[in-house]
Amino acid sequence: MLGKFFNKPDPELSDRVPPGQYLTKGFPVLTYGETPQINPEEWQFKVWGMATPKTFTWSDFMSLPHHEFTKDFHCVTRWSKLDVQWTGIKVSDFMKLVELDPKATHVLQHCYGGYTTNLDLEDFWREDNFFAFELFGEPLPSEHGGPMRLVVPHLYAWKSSKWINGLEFLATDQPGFWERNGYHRRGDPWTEERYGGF
Ligand SMILES: Nc1nc2c(c(=O)[nH]1)N[C@H]1C(S)=C(S)[C@@H](COP(=O)(O)O)O[C@H]1N2
Ligand SMILES: [Mo]
Repeated sequence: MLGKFFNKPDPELSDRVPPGQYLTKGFPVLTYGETPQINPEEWQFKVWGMATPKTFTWSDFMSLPHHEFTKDFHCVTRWSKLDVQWTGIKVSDFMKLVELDPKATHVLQHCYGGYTTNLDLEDFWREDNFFAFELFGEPLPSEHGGPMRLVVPHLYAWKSSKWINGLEFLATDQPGFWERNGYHRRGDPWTEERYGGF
């Protein structure tokens, strides 16, 4: 894996690269299964579970404030990409539209294609988490999760759902796709929460 595409970090960048990770300059695509093609006009986003059920459209999302984000991206398969530039909508702005049951403690992300992944609410509802619809100034390509994905920069990238289409709020922690297959319930790259499951 080392060599042309994966580099040991320069010393000045090493404090940005979590243990056991290597830098890549490209942006690898990591998808389990098919890449869905979704037209923004048909895109729908649902909230349910321990929250008042609601369906949102693309224009509901687009009417929220847009922000630029530059964030590092860490995949548990050991590649990291620094300074990825996104445009997106803050989770905290979206959550103003959600009527949450006070008993909610966790959220399961749902996607076109059936992928799921869990987060506790503290890891989900953070100022630097966002729904991304542009990558390096262009509409988010479908292989990277377009038209819309979640980005949770402080955790391994399997927690950043591509083609996200819903949030199921929960009063308990429930495993998503990779967590059922042995990945850690939380996935902090700095403490190498790679495996562990539930
Ligand atoms: N819906 C969906 N989201 C997903 C995945 C997936 O297979 N399906 N893979 C995850 C993993 S393991 C990683 S590392 C990142 C990769 O994002 P990228 O393909 O844009 O690099 O997306 C995450 N989100
Ligand atoms: Mo990954």
